[in-house]
Amino acid sequence: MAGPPFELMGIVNVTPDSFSDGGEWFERDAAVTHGRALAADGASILDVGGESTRPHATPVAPEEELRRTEPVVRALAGAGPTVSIDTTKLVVAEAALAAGAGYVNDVTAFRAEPDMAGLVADRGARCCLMHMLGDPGTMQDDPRYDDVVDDVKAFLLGRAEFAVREGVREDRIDLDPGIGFGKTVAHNLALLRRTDEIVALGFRVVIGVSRKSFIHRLADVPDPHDRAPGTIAANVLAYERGARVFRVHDVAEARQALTVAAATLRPDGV
Ligand code: HH2
Repeated sequence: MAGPPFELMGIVNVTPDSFSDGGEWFERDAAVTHGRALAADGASILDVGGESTRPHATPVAPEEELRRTEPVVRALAGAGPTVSIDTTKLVVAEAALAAGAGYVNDVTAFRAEPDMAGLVADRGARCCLMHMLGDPGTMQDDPRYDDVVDDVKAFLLGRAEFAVREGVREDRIDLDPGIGFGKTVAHNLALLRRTDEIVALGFRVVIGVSRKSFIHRLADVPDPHDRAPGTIAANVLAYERGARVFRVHDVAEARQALTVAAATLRPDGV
């Protein structure tokens, strides 16, 4: 039987300060155990990160980020899911790829370290290029766009063209509108409502809504752990509009919801 028509990217935050699960998987063994559990739940990509990107997060030195992520990547690699490294730093990505990662998730879309593109090309890795307005220190300070969807599309296309010029194969590039990265609730909703326009750029689209604060703003859910229902609603609608990769904390719940959504949308059901 063919695999599911979507991919789940399970989040493994090896950080003390991530917005929803900071500290929960900061111990190396806990992170590895968590990654394996997400794989058992249906994740085909495990996204290992050692630096929080939440607004005003404290920057992490490269050596410390490397120390947090490299052993976790090494322990999770080769067990089935593709291991992704969620980093903006070349040295961290280099070490992760050497330790068995096959995917680089760079929230700056290779702007922080343009040599990241050549590295990804050279290693034949897959990558995610995400839109962010400014940087985590300033991104939520009154973000403005002419038309958020048009602006994000133009940015993502430009970054994909840069990656291709640097030698990355088109089918190795995923694009992500960067929900919550320099966006108001209205901006996030416009990007979700018009995900089909981003899909029309011709690349796989990644959506990262998991537990994010726009769900709280809309539905009054102060504890991020309680935001799985809102996460699922946004992911299912983005799936219907053509997104195919979902970056989530709660993999089992997302798998169930998207499996039912995908079957419902097929003309012949199951
Ligand atoms: N969101 C976060 C981090 N990395 N990468 C992509 N491609 N898309 C996203 O939407 C995205 C991302 C933020 O979520 P999280 O990792 O849970 O929190 P933190 O950055 O605080 O560690």
